[in-house]
Amino acid sequence: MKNQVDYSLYLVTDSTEAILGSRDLVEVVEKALLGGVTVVQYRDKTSDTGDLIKTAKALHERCRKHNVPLIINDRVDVALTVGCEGVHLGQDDMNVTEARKLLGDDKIIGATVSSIDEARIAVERGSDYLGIGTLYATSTKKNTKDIIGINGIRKILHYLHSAEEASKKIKTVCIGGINALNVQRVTYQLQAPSDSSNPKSIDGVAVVSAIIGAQDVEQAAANLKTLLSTPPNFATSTPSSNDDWTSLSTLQTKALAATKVVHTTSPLSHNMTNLVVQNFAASVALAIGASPIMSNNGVEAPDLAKLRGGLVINMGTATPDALHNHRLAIAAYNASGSPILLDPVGAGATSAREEALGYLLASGYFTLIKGNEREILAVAQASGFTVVAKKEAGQQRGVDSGDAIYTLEQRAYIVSRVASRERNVVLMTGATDVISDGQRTYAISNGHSYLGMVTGSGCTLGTTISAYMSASPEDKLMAAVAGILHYEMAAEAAARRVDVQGPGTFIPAFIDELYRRRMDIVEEKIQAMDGLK
Ligand code: 3NM
Ligand code: MG
Repeated sequence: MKNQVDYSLYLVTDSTEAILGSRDLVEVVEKALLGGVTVVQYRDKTSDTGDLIKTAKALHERCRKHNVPLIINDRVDVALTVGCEGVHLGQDDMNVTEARKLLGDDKIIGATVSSIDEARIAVERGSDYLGIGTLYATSTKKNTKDIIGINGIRKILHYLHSAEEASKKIKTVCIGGINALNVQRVTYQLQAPSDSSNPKSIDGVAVVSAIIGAQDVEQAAANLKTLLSTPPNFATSTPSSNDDWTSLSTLQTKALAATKVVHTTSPLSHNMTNLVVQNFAASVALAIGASPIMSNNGVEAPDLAKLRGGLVINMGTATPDALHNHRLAIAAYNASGSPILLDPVGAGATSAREEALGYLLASGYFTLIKGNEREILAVAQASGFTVVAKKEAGQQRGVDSGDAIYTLEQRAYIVSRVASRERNVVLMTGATDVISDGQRTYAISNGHSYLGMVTGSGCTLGTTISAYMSASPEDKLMAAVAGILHYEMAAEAAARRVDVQGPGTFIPAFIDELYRRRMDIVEEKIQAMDGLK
């Protein structure tokens, strides 16, 4: 029986005034059961033992009717008295080995863990599942030890997969700050990557306030249940199996079609970027047929996110104020499903930027992450992926592109692994750009060296890609590739012009050539990188 438990929507109760209010806990839990919660943990840190037992018995009766296991937080004695299905033990509670002796093999024992060490010990002691947290800061539990974010949870899942058999099999739920706005993203990001290098996915989410604190408890539970079983609308699509992504003529046809969709639909290109590039980015957006808005105010993002368009977040000015606005915008675009492109400018250059990157990656899902080699390495590190093909990347000096250190194959490997891990599209720019969604990887050698001498050319490539992804959201990788080709072939065309003498005269010519969208004279310097990973 205990091996068949469905951990997908795990309710933890709370009897405090702030969350339960004056309502009756048993009635509230009954509504949550009707809404579809799959496990109930009775967590009550203050009531007297007699009251705990009385409430636990009433809860057990309701849970049994719905065939849902009841778990008691901390109190092995209460679980034994009531005869319910198990206990959940925090790090300061009775240890799992001792609880197992008292409860026997048939009862469920769960443990709270927030590190690999704690996870290892909990498995060794015979836990049936792990509650991994704290995912996000929450006012429900103020004395949480560590906020570990998505990447902290990923690291623990990764460890569990790599360790012995019992670890591979143990069930996991994450906890802390999960609600209807973030549940799809959280579970999407904690699903195993498609290449199965880490096939351990989270088994469920544990929530307190999102259900117990809701006005309509049944509806809140039912809504979470629906969200859990629906892929998020921002999910990166994968190609249908009969789609030959390596065919360059198919690619060219699709790229041309995507170019047309941009200027016929004029998607909004919402840029949160620094002052230096705002003007240029807006001109580029207009030239390709998109509709630019340069707004760094996160408060207006919810309105903008409802329009057909995409968001570009440029980490150029990683001040606390900018990060706060970014977080608001990320939440809005994730909620609407419109694409977000992250440009982690200078990631790896200073510890402040490293922190900013961690903060942004924890704030939401990015459809595409674009950066030069060192920036993408910083992203790889932040997402808990140790780069196998090690070479000392060193500290990044400026925010300019810098020379490549890795071979093309190594770059392709890193990019496809990060994309597979983040379940998104990753673009590593350079003389040859490498882009991947974890399954399909392309190397693109179009472009011109003048681009490297123009301020903001990297950022405006981001603007272009974002417009393409929002215009053709059904295949974001293909849309991004089309955007890159448009941008870089326009640069080539501009540099060829007789009136262009250098980077200064290049800029207006480049805007002209973007406008002329010379996709019909494709010089294929793109190569499909089959058989990577
Ligand atoms: N345990 P909410 S966080 C009970 O990190 C609990 O171990 C946590 O509440 C841990 O869903 C938490 O309202 C409270 O954010 C989670
Ligand atoms: Mg405890």
